Amino acid sequence: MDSPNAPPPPQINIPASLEHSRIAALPPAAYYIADFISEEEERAILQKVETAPKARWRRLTHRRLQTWPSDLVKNTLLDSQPLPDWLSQPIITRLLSIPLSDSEPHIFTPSPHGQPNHVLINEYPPNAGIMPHKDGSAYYPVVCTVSLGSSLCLNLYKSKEDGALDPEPVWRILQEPRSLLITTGELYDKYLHGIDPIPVDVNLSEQSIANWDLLRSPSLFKGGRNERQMRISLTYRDVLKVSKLGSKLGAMFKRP
Ligand SMILES: O=C(O)CCC(=O)C(=O)O
Repeated sequence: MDSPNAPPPPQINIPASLEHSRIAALPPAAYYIADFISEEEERAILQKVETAPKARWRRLTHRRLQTWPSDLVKNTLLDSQPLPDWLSQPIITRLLSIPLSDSEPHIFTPSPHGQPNHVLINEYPPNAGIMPHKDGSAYYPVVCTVSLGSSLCLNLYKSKEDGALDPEPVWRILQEPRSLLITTGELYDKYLHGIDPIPVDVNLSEQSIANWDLLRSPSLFKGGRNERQMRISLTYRDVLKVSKLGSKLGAMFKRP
């Protein structure tokens, strides 16, 4: 667990406030921290993801998904179990240790539960993506994504006048392994996000990537290309509605 007086683990680089990590090219607000967790922490989390009971995985057409602590029922989290320790430490503790501004201690201060209570784990082999979508009304409008294993581009889209999706992304964010991306505000409500199902991200440059100046290793992408490997993402959110009934049902039908 991170404590305010403990020296940070080697290899991580946490800003004094989120403002230092703001992606200036995007509408308010998005933040990118390249070295949010260490290589050792990444390995430990990957090991937990890979050794989770098989029943935890839901297989979709091109990717697999775990939902912690449980699926939502009618946009409600059945409050059966808290998030496991390996999803809380160090990620949530560290996230909540970063001030948003002088007046707000952290990004989840105004959210109903003051911290994320739900995590989706997506596994993307090279060639897999996720269709452009919005995250909807079940969550407080802050999404925190920790990337593990490989880099890829998240695309941001807008709808055309007639409501149809404009297929050309308005912005692209490059997410490196061990990074944290936070999106909120207009990026939650107004724009869609998605990942192209391609093996190689191309045309990567200072001009085309919104967070280029915040990357850990822009030189790795100097040729404009990113060959994808297996990438795991952990997406942290605060589900607005939590049902106490869940704790009673949870005791009767315990998940693996
Ligand atoms: O894996 C990602 O970075 C994006 C996941 C996503 O779009 C979602 O969980 O809604």
